[in-house]
Amino acid sequence: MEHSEHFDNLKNAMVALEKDDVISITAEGLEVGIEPLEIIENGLLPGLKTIGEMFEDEEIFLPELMQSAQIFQGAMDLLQPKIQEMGTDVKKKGTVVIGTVKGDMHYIGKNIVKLLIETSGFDVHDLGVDVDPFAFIVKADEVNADIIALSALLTTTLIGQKDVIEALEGQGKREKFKVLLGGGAVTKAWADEIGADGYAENGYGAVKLVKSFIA
Ligand code: B12
Repeated sequence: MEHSEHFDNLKNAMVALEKDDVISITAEGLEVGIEPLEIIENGLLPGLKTIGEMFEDEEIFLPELMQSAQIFQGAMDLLQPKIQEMGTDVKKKGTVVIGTVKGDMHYIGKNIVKLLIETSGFDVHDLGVDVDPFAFIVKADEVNADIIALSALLTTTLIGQKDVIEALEGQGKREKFKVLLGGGAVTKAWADEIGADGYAENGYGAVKLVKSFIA
């Protein structure tokens, strides 16, 4: 089977919310030697994107949206160990505190970014979802972090990123940490407006930026 056909099948199975098919096609992809990150980028994520559009158009509703996230996670359970095996850097390059901001429960993208930063040789402390702005700072101080990475998927929770930057400023710690933003609702313009140090559209961009911050 051509790789493109494999990706199409995976995307279609994701959109149809066929969990067993998503898992078996993902496993087949690994068996025939497709890179795990390619499976994510070219099969699973396009599927989720379509699901998001269907939700917006009211073709599907919240239960289906929740189901899509569970199915995605099932595929990630197969892919994650393979991605971790690829991480060859043993010397720690720096420390990152990551989380999804207050009021926001989306974690799929944040987890991908975490995985990629980790496998690039960084220590990553994940605070999970719905994280209070001050909790980011407390953790960053505790682990002597270099970078605070903030994910936001909803236009209504973007403000949580600004809250972290303002809290840092309020405590006189803005210069102590680089602040990196990402997530579906974030734009470069927003990152510039609130004075973040960087914005990345995807996991690869995130890795590039954290490396540049440390260099
Ligand atoms: C799955 C999903 C859910 C799941 C989340 C499961 C989970 N635990 O994560 C559930 C069902 C819980 C959910 C709930 C809701 N959702 Co929702 N969801 C989605 C969906 C379909 C996929 C999100 C996703 O995981 N994408 C895949 C990942 C890999 O992409 P990503 O998160 O953008 O991450 C990438 C980049 O952004 C970047 N990145 C991400 N984080 C970071 C961080 C840093 C530091 C960096 C550098 C980069 C970075 O790298 C990642 C890899 O490339 C999207 C649609 C979409 N296509 O995005 C809607 C979507 C985000 N949801 C939406 C909505 C409206 C909701 C609800 C309000 C629905 C409701 N009525 O209740 C609730 C809100 C709950 C809450 N308080 O958070 C809207 C948001 C609209 C908006 N702009 O505000 C979307 C866009 C759907 C839509 N088109 O209407 N959702």
